[in-house]
Amino acid sequence: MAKFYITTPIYYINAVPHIGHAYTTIVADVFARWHRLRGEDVFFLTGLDENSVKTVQAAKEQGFTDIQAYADSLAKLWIEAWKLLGISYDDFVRTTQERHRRNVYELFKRIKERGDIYKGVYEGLYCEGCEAYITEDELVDGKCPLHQKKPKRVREENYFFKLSKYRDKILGHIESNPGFIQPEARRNEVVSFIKGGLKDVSITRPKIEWGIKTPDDPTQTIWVWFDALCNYLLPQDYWPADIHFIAKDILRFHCIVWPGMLLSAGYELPKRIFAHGFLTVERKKISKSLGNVIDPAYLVEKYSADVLRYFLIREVSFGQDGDFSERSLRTRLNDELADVLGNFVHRVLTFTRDRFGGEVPEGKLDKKFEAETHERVQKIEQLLEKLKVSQALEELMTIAKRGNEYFQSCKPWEAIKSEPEKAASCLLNCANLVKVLCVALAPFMPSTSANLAKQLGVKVTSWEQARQFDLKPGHQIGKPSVIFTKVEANNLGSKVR
Ligand code: ME8
Repeated sequence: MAKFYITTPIYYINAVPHIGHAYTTIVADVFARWHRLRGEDVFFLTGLDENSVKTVQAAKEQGFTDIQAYADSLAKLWIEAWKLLGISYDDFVRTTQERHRRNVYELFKRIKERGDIYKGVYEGLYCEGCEAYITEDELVDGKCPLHQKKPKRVREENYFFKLSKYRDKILGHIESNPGFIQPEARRNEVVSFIKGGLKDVSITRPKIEWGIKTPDDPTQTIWVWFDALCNYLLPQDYWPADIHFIAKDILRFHCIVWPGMLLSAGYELPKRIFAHGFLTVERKKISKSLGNVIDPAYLVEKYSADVLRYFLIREVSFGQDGDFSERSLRTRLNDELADVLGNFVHRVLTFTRDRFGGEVPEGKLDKKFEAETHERVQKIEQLLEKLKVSQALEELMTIAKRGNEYFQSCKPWEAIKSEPEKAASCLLNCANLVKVLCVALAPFMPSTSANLAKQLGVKVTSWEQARQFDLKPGHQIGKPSVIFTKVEANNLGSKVR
């Protein structure tokens, strides 16, 4: 059985997730579900990066003296959020777990045995927001442009990793594997960074209490990025990862430091790294100080997880930056989900119930319509193969749109009186289209797909089912009910925390 190993970043726990974290995790979930539906042996890993100074700062701010107790309370909230969003991860790693520490030690040991770790002095700037060393020329107005914070000036005696030794190998790998880093703009960014010169990196820090101590030298703590990246090796049997999903903010760690560590330790490199863009809220950077950090739980409660999943995937062209606004979410819910998808499905199911006693009628399959649908499903597959997830969802919606047109042009409510066979055939074909939609929706909107499956009286077990019009006359459907309810403009609110 083909294996498919997919990851998200492991997130910092200085706060609960916001829609940016939800976005990466939802996209990864869509792919995990799609590959499972295709019968592959999928492993989907997500988790939390807990050994950061940010954890300690947040714990203190919230009055915790026991940092681990703070981490446990936050982990509970992240796990709850992913449950609400329907995230089907196979394992959830927390870097304070013992299994993770062992994993980090193993990698450290291998790299050390290679002769790639040495002691040196780091003198310069450290941004606690990035959890990374930063150079003078990266600063804007004396601050880290990403975190708007002044970095700390440090002089530390640390252990260094000989990253520069792997410069040519990393560059060679990127150049001979065009799909390794995606999208292309990110790949070019990494290439030019490497060409600009690659320095060794410090991989331990002194005087840091919270974190994993360095093997054989407890005065040093392992740098949180070295520590965090090791998480991906946890399901050893699944390595190399088929895709690491990240955003552009952590590109260099994943595309340069991580490959360097793996090459040194003698592991294969991940197959693909996809760095998507950044989400803003109402065109503003998501930030606590701006007060626009939207809790996904609020949106789930108000609109449902599937509506949020649909919106984020459909709205943001995967790879580009995108914007979140509740107004646009409502427009997509009303105009696309309710008016197009929900309307089509409901018309077909209620007509079947009211005019055919809930049985898919006897009729003629429309081969042209079936072939055209099949082509669209194939297009969705091709787009998903290329990680073009927003276009895939767009294509899926054209199937529903086409369904509405088909129903409208057959006019079964008129035909039923004068040409009952025509009405019956229309419904046979439309019921099959609803089934195709139900299957194709499963990776994107799992609850909606399950709801539709129940209404249709089918079980979704394989993606193959999206390729066939195999719903037979006489098939008994379940009880139809509305799948999407419109939300009116005056019901707009914006709960933020
Ligand atoms: O960087 N738009 O954790 P992190 C889109 N612990 N995606 C966003 C986003 C936004 N506005 N904000 C965050 C770390 N993300 C490290 C990772 S991995 C070995 C260690 C998402 O909590 C996006 O996936 O800062 C981004 O790369 C990630 O959260 C950063 O999460």
